[in-house]
This record gives sequence, structure tokens and C-alpha cells, in this order.
Amino acid sequence: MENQTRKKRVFSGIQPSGDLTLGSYMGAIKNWVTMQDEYDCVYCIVDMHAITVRQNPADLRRRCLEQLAQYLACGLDPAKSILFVQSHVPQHAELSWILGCYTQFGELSRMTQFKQKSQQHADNITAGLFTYPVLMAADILLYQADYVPVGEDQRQHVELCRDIAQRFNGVYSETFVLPEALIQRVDQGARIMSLGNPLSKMSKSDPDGCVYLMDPPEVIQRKFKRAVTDSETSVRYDKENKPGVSNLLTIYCAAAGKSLEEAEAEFAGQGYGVFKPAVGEAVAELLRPMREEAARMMKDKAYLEGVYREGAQRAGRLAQRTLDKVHRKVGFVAR
Ligand code: ATP
Ligand code: LTN
Repeated sequence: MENQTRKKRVFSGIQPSGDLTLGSYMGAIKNWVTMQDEYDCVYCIVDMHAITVRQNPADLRRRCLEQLAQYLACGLDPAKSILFVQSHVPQHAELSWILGCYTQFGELSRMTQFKQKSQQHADNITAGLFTYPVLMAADILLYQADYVPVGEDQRQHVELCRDIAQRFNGVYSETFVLPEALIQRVDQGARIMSLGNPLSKMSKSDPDGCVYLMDPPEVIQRKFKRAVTDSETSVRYDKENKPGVSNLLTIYCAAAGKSLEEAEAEFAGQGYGVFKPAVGEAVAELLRPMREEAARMMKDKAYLEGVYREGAQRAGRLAQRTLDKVHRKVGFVAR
């Protein structure tokens, strides 16, 4: 009965490893907001994932709170969804240990993000960085999530999570729901590229080429005017030969709610001198209300505390149910 009436569950999270970017908004958060009405959503600030690379403690603490304010300003609503901080719910770490015993070394070695991050942080390749995807699997499986809305870069981690869940279910019996990654359409921001280097992903830990949700309009305009394009003049989508312009078109479409055809028609015959400021303007207008609302929220620390405390309590109850089940299955003595 419970299963028939239960809404599908959604889980996702973002690391407070830097300020939120236009990439994380278009690739993930925008989807999270619209899913709230139809699904039972759980959204997390994954601070335990953030420490897989070295963080300054004061910055990490500040960014966690700012990220919550920005989640709320983007339209995540604590009356509809559970919003919480990962380290406040210890079941994540507990399940992660157990799942690590059902994950192969070889599987983790193949993860693209691990390979990239261990190159970027060659002097500090920790066990945490290596087992990062196991903790992510625990995040998702604790809540029996059906869907995981993420950007394209996270598809591989969700696939691994499914494999781990399937393996565990196979060894014991049906324990975990098998989650599915939900990825935006490409022209709506599945993968926003850096403005400085359109061949690499816009990433919050790489400030060059990043637009932050909290950037004021003049900064946004400056960043778009400087965006790398090509030596032609025509505004058309061609990812192979015109990666910079194609990325700007994607951003424009996602920000202004237009299709690629509409956008190409709008800028037909116009050069980049018209196109780039128009993209900047669309993005500045999209972000303006969020920036203002987040700044207001940051002044009300008591409200933010109330939101994350209540979120942790609700999340903890759901998580414990799954963890109890897992303890029984693996053969731990009941406490
Ligand atoms: P870091 O630089 O610390 O790795 P990041 O900027 O890549 O961080 P994440 O915290 O890894 O951001 O990602 C948050 C969410 O936003 C994830 O679902 C991710 O897939 C998505 N996302 C991040 N960057 C982009 C992007 N450039 N385009 C589309 N989606 C993105
Ligand atoms: N690995 C993700 C962040 C993340 C996540 C999750 C996303 C941690 N746990 C659970 C979805 C579901 C990233 O780097 N963006």
C-alpha cells in the first residue's frame, strides 16, 4: 500500500567547495526546483564530499550557509523538500563504510572524476578522494531515491551507485531502490562550459571562466564580453567547430527560455558584438532576483539554522530506516 501511494523520491547534492555557478544552476538546481511539486525531494549540501580536497575551515563553514541561502533563493522550499547538511546526518558515513565493502577497487579506479581530481591535486591523493563515489552512493541509497537530477559529468557516479545497489540486492535480497540519473537536455544546460576555455566544464573550483550565481550584473556583463569565441562572425550552433559560440547559445537559450532555432534566428546577420552582451543581459536578469533574495536570507541566520536543523531531523529518520534494514541484512547484531 505504502509503495502504491508513495511519490517517487528524488535526491541530489552539491559540494560547498566553492560558490555556486551558472553551471550548477542550469545543470542541476533549476531541475531540482521544478521537481519539487511532483516528487518527494531531498536536497543536500555535501560538505563531507567537499573535504576530499583541502578546504579552509572558515571558508567551508561560511559557504555551507551561503549555499543554503542560495538554494532557498533559487526556489527550493523547505515546506516542500527536505534541505540539509550531509555531516549533520551521520548515517551517510555509516552506510558509506558498509557499501565500500561491496565496491571493487577497479571500479573506483575507473572513475573519470577521480582521475581528473588526482591530477589536479597530485600532492594530496587521499583515500577520501578515491572512495568519494561510495559516499555518493550512500547519499542516494539511504533515501531510496528513484531519480538523481545532476549534470552530465555525474552520470558515471550514478551508474556506479546503481551497480553497487544491484550487487547488494543480489547478495541479500531487495534492499535498495535502483536510482536513475536525470540529466537536462543538452540545449538546456546539461553541460555548461567555461567562458575562458569552452572545451572544459564550467567548474566552481576553477574561477577562470566561471559565472557565479552571486555575481552582480556588471561583472556578468564583463565576463560575457570577454568570453572566448572564434574568428568567424556568425552566431550558429556547431559544437565541433564553434565550441565557444555554441556554449553561449546554450546559456542564452536556458536563460531566456528559447530554443536553439529561435536564438539562431534572432542573431542571424549580427556579430558577436551584439550577441555577447545579449547573453550577458539575459543571464544578469535571470540571476538578479536570486542574488537579491540570497543576500536577504544571509541576514537571517536564525531562519537558516531552523531550516537545516529541521531538514537534518527529517532526513535522519528516513536514513535510519534504510540503515537498520542494511544492518539486519549484513548480519550485525541488533543493538
Ligand atoms: P568542483 O569544481 O568542486 O568539482 P563543480 O563546479 O564541478 O564543483 P559540483 O558541485 O561538482 O560542481 O556540481 C554540482 C551539480 O551541478 C552536479 O549535479 C553537477 O553535475 C552540476 N554541474 C556542475 N557544473 C556543471 C556544468 N558546467 N554544467 C552542467 N552541470 C553542472
Ligand atoms: N558528486 C556530486 C555531488 C554529490 C551528489 C551526491 C550528487 C554528492 N552526493 C548525491 C547527487 C547525488 C558532484 O560532484 N556534483
